[in-house]
Amino acid sequence: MSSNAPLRLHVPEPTGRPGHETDFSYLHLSAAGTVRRPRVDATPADTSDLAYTLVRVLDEGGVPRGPWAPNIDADTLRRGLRAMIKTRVFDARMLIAQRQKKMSFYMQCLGEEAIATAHSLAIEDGDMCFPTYRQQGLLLARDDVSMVDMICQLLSNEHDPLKGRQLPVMYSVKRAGFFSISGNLATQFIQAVGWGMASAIKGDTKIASAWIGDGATAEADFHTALTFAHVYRAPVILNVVNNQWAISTFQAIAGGEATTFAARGVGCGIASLRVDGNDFLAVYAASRWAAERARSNLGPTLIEWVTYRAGPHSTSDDPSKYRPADDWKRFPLGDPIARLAQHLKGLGKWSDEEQEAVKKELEAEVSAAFKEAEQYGTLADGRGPSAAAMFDDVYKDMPPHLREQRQQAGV
Ligand SMILES: Cc1ncc(C[n+]2csc(CCOP(=O)(O)OP(=O)(O)O)c2C)c(N)n1
Ligand SMILES: [Mg+2]
Repeated sequence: MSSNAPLRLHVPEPTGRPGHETDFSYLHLSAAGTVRRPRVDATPADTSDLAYTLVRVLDEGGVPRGPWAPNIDADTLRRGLRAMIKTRVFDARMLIAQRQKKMSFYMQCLGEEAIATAHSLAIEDGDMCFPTYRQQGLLLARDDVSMVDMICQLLSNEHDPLKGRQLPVMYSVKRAGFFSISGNLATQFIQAVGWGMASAIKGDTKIASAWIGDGATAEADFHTALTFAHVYRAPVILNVVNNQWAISTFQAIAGGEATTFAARGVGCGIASLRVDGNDFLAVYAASRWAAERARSNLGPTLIEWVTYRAGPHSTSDDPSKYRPADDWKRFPLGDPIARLAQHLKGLGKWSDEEQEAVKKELEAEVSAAFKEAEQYGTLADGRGPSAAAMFDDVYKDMPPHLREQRQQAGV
C-alpha cells in the first residue's frame, strides 16, 4: 500500500440551495468607477487585471463613476430603457401564450435585458451578431424588426418567416444583423469568428459579435473559436453571458469557480474584460470599446457579462428544485431596469409615472401584435406552414427524388 493519501476529485457546489440562501461573495465584485480603462489599442496582456475585476459605472445611487462612464445622451438612454422594458413585457406576454398552449416553448431573458439592448446600440448596422436564445433584446431594441413576425415564428404559424423549421425563439433576421440561432450551443462562436475573418478577407468594414453562455463555454467549439480569433486577430466581439446557471448546473461546473470566464480570453492572447451585465452604461461602454478595437484591426475582445438568470431556463424548467426562490432579489448587481431608471431619474429625465405609462403602452403594443399574429394560426389550432413548404429552399433545383416524395405526400 502506498503511504500517500488517496486521490480525490473536487466537485464544485453552488453556495445556495432551496431553503438555504446563496452566499454571493463568490462573485468578487469591484466598486463602481474603480476599474481602469485602458486605451483601445492596449495589448491583450495589458488587460490581464481586467479579467479578474469588474467594470461597473453606476453606483448604488445610480450615479455614473470612473473612466468607463460613457459619453451617451439622455435620449439614447431613454431609448435603451424603453427597449429593456419592451423586452421584459414581451417575454411576460409570450410566457402566458406558452402556458395557454399557443406555442410549444419559450425562453425569457428576465434580469439580463441590459446586455443585448445596450450592445445593440453600441454596434453598427451591417455588423452580424451570432446570438443564443437569450438575446431577443438585440431584435427588440431595433425599430425596424417586426414584432408580428417574431410572434409568428414563436407560434410556428402560416406567416412564420422560418416556415416552422426552427424551434420557437430561434429567430433569424439577416437584415437586422441577427444570424439564425442554432440550438447546438457554442457553434455561434466558431461561426462568428469565421464570419469576422471572411469580412476581413473581403476588405469589408463589418464586425461580428459572438454569443455564448457560461455553461456552453465548456464546449470545444468555444476554445477553437478563441484560437482562431487570436491567431488571425479576427474582428469579433466574444460575449460570454455568465448568468450563473446552465439549466440546473451552477456556473462553477463549467469552470467559473477558481477563475473567471474572462480569464479564458487573456490565456489565449485576447483582450478581456469582466463587466457588470446589469449596468446599462457599463455594457454600452465595454461594447463600444470592443467594437472600436475590432473595427480598427486591433483584434478580438472577450467580454464576460456578469448577470443573473432571474427566470427559469425555459418553459420546461423548474428552478425551485435547485436554487433558492428569492435568489434574484438578493443578487448584488440588482435589476438592470431599476438601475437605469434610477440613473435617469437622477438626471430629471424619468419618473415612476412615465415608467408606468411606458409599460402600459408597450403592453398594448405587444398585445396588438399578438392578436395580429394569432390570426395566422397558433400551435393550438394547428395552422402551421403547409407540408409542401418543407421541400422548398433546400436545393436550387429540386432533385428528382424530392419531387417524387412530394408527389407521394400529395402536397
Ligand atoms: C451542444 C449542446 N449541448 C447541450 C445542449 C442542451 N442545452 C440547451 S441550453 C443548455 C444550458 C446552457 O447554459 P448556458 O450556456 O449557461 O446558457 P444560458 O441558458 O444560461 O443562457 C443546455 C445544456 C445544447 N443545446 N447544445
Ligand atoms: Mg448560463
